Amino acid sequence: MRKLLTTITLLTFALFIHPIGAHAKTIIKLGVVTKPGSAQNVCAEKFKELLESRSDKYEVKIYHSASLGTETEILQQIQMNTVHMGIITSGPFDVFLPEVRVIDYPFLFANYEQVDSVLDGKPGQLLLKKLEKVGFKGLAFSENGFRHLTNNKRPVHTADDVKGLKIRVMESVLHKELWRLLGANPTPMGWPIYTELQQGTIDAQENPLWVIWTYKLYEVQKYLTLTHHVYSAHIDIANLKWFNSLPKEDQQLIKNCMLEAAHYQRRWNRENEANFLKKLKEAGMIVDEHPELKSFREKVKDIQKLSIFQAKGVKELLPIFLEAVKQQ
Ligand code: EAX
Repeated sequence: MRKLLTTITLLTFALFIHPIGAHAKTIIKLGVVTKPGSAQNVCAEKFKELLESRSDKYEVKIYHSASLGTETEILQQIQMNTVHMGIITSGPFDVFLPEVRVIDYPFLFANYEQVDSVLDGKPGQLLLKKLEKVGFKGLAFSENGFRHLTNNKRPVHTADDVKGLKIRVMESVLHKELWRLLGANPTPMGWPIYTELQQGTIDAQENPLWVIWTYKLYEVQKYLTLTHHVYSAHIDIANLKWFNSLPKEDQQLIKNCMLEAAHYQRRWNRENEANFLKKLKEAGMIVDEHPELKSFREKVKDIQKLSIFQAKGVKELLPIFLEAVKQQ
């Protein structure tokens, strides 16, 4: 009897309280490796806000703070469609699609104007399209920012000072080769890495200023060198099959919301950069703002000749990017 009553109550609820026609929202699982306040999260939260305010069909659930594992692991989950979308640093993509390493090519971009015109222009769109080969729908580029070196051993002014530093690099083929050429001893690891720095398993790491601040790396790294060696993008993606299964107008809406979120987030990053640097100095980091970049460029000048740039797709795409930057 009790059971029957419960059933009746539930049915009543379903029929009368829950308005007919208002179906449950489709949940979009979106993964970022970083914690709230981070560049990836700023983009993710903006995307959620925009999409949910423009459509009542979707609810975006943001999985953050490494709850889905490293960026490499999130990418695998997006490929398997157990996660639908992600805002992921370009670095680890090159294990999935070697062509992506052209974005992270050392000293490619000199400033944000070049970044915007190349990534929002034809070369960037070409790259987003190529992601379909490995099951990703490339929607937009937000950004991690220009990467800088920190370490706990010594001030680094020239590339020679890098020699022998045990440096954590992203799980990226390019980044490992890059730091090997610079004379360091690179170990690829997923994010985060505070404990490894604290315990001294590694001496050094490289990341944009917001990361060094937000993850309190100044507590465990004494020296900061503004190397700008790589511009690190985020690629904002969805599982290709899942995305294509949505109604056309929803695909367009999701794409527009992500593009808008990405542009908002790039502004956020750029507007806050000077402030992050100021805070890092106040926190006691010893900063070399004008390292001898010539010596760094010299060591990596032949990186194009490495086998990692010989794959057909990479070989075709790199000149397009190099040329586009020159024209800016
Ligand atoms: O944003 O792993 C890294 O170094 C990345 O920059 C990470 O996403 C932090």
